[in-house]
Parts: sequence; C-alpha cells; structure tokens
Amino acid sequence: MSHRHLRQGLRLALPCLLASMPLIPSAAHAAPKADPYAAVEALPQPSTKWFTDAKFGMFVHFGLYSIPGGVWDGRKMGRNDYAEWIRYQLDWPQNPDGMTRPVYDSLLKQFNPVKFDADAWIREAKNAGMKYFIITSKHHDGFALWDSKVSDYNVVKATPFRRDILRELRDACKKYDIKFGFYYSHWLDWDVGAPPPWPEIKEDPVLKQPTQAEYDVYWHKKCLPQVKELMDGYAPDIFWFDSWGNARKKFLTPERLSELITLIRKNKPDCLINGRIGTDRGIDYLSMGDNEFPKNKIHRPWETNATLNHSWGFSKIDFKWKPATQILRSIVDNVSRGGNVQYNVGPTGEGEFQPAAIRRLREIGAWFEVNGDAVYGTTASSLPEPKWGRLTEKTVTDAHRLNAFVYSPKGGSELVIEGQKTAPTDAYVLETHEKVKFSVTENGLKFTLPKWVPDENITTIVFVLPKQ
Ligand code: JFZ
Repeated sequence: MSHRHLRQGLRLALPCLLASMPLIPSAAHAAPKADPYAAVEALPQPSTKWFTDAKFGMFVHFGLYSIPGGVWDGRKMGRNDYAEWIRYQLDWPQNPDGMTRPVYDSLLKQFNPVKFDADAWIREAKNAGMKYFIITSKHHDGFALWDSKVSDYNVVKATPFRRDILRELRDACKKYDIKFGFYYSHWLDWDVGAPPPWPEIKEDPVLKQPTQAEYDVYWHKKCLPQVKELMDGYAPDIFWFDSWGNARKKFLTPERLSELITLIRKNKPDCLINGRIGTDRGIDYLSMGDNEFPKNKIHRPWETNATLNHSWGFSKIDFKWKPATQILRSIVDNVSRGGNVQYNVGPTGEGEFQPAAIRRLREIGAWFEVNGDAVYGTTASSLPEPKWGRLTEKTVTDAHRLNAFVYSPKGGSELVIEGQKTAPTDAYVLETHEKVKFSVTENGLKFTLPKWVPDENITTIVFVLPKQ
C-alpha cells in the first residue's frame, strides 16, 4: 500500500486520529501544475439565493433552424431528432445534397418571424409559474439573435426582420419581473469552423477540425467579444453555456474556461454561470444532462433542462408531447431533491409558441397558482423520501412548514411521514384548506387524506410545525 493510499484510508476511517498525527510527507514531486480554476474560485462568488428560490424557468431555442423545423426537401435529418442541429446533420458527406452552408444561409433571407411578440412569450412564462427565462443568444450554428458588432451573422444585419430579439425579450422580462439569461454556444460555432470533434468529421471538407491556433482566433475574436457584448448590452442574470463529453476538453481547456468565467465575474459579479460551461469548479450551479432527473438529493444548486416534447428547436414532425401531469411530477421531484427545472419551448419560424406547448404551460400554471407556495423558496427535506410522494420545507415568519406532495392520492387513505417526531399545530390540503387528521406515532407522522382529494395527480398537504 502506498503512502497516499494509506493516508486516504486513514482520512476516511480515522479522521480524529489523523488530526492528532503528523502527516507522512509524500515523495518529492515536480512543482504542481498551475491551477487556473484556483484564481477563478478566489473571485467573489455570487449569491444563488434567488435561483434556488425560483425553482422553475423557461428555456427557448429560436433561430434560423426554426424555419425548416427539422425537415428539408421532404427529408428528416439523420443523427438525432434535435431540429436545431439540421445544418450540421445535412452537412455530412453522407448527405452531399442536403442543407449545406449556402443552403442553410439562404434561410437568412427568409428569417422574418412577424408574429414574434416578446410580451406574449414572457406573459406565457409568467403565467406558467416560471421565474426565469433563458434564450439561445447564439446556438451551434453561430447565428446571433442580437445586433452584434462582432459578427454580421446576426438577425439585425443579415435578415429582413432586423429587430433585436434579445432586447425586446429583456424589456419584457423586466416588465414581468422575470430573471433573464442567455444560452451561448461557446464550444461549438459552425459558422467559424469550430465543429464538434466527432471522429467522422475528419472526413468532412467543410466542417474540418480546427487547429488550436485556429480555435484561438474563434475564441478571442468571436466568443469572448460576443459574451462581453452581451454582458455590456443586456446585463443578464444568467449565462447558460453548453458542452458535454470528454471531447470538449480538447478546446475547452481550464485556461480558456477560466478566462471566460473571469470575464463574466469582473463584468457583473452577480451573473450566475452553469456547469455545462465545461467545469464544476468556479461556477454557480450544476446542469444535468438533457431531460435527466436525478433520483437523489444533490447538495449544491443544480438544474435539469428539459423538453415538453423531444426537440429543442421547433420541429414540424415532433409530436412526442409529454403530459402536463408528468411534467409537474418532474418539477416536484427535482425541487424535493434540492434542484431546479427549466422547460423548453421551440417557437415556430413565424415566432409563435405552438398550441401544444401553450396548453401544457397553462395547465402547469394552473397547478402552480394553487400549489406554488409549497414549491418556491423551499428546500429539500432532510427526512427520508416517502414512497407515496415528495417533501419540501420552508421556514416562514411564525412557523416551519413541511409540505407533502401526495402522488396519485387515494381519498381516505392513511400515510406516514417517516422520521417526523414533532407534532404539527395544524395540517390542511393546500388547494382547499380542508383540515387533515394526524397523529405522531412511533414511525413518524401519520395522517389521513380527506375522503375527496382535489388533484388526482399531485395533492399538496401542508403541516405547520413550531418554528425550529
Ligand atoms: C445540447 C445541444 O446540442 C442541443 O441542441 C440543445 O441546445 C441542448 C440543450 O444542449 O445537447 C446536448 C447537451 C448535452 C448532452 C446531450 C445533448 N449530454 O450531456 O448528454
């Protein structure tokens, strides 16, 4: 057993003993490599309070890809069913007559979403119970939704629409008191040849792998200046970056990522940064994989980004809409485990939300209207997760509330909150304020659902406890 292993074993098993023992010095090493994240972590870290209180946000994918909506020349793209990937999909050598660069760029002349109404979008988010809004300022295709001075490949300079979409949305968010943030594709930018490093791309004459020197040009001439432009011009509350897999490390080095994080921190110290930037260090909250809902509590701020159907960008052929009941449970699941959720809408090429999306948002909003108080500003409970549902907790002025979300409640049934030993002073159904009978038993807090329950998907019961 090496000294290092020995020390690790001691640290795990015998922390007290270790504390009283001199450490065994390890063998001489070469000077440790400079750690670029250390400097980033030494910067003042913003408070995440508003974010962890907010729980629920809207994500929007909108851009040139919203026009074809996943279909071009009567063909659906191949690699995945994400409509915002249509340019990349069809640029493959396997699709030589597909959506090549000139064909994709012909969408510029068509981009004219005359039905776009920032006020209507944000009103829909507000009514759904969402507290923040994040839009694709630039997706992988490299096309910017604002009047960028850095690159003309943008909505104002290159399309007949000529309106600054981000500015209109920012103003609407202010009006409705919704926090405002940007998705920005920092890793991939197919406009300037920063493609994903899949093995097969090597064969592609158009999207060939950049060298580090070429990537540096992209990084310093487009990525960082555009992020700075967005910080200066829009003062966002969140920057949501996107990268995944080990392949990202080739270009998203600790040096480059630290540079990007530092730029944001120095510009607006309270702007939050998500983990998909490519590191868990020096950032403010972790991002799960797409539609990934973890089964356990996570003890730092985190979020799942999820879709109402499958694609992020508008798709003409994606009808895999999830029921509102399932969407609501996914939100309660995450919140009970200490996390957030942002659900995505892919507006059409004309700039409208689809009726199927609106229907779900409004049903979700109606549930939040009644039950939101048991969601917003709560924390995960330290009690074990019940089989019959989920728990959250919240301290208010004069009491501590334990909220029980009962999934598929059976009227009149008896349920137990294991481990809850303190007796409540009051218990009621949140929707109807009907009183709930309870007693403290050896196992925990036993309660009886009313004979008739108001919501067959999730009924919320509130237990009022003495302030802790
Ligand atoms: C990325 C994008 O490629 C996609 O277009 C969309 O914007 C989505 C929100 O993010 O897609 C991903 C990112 C990460 C994983 C999978 C797809 N992942 O970690 O498995």
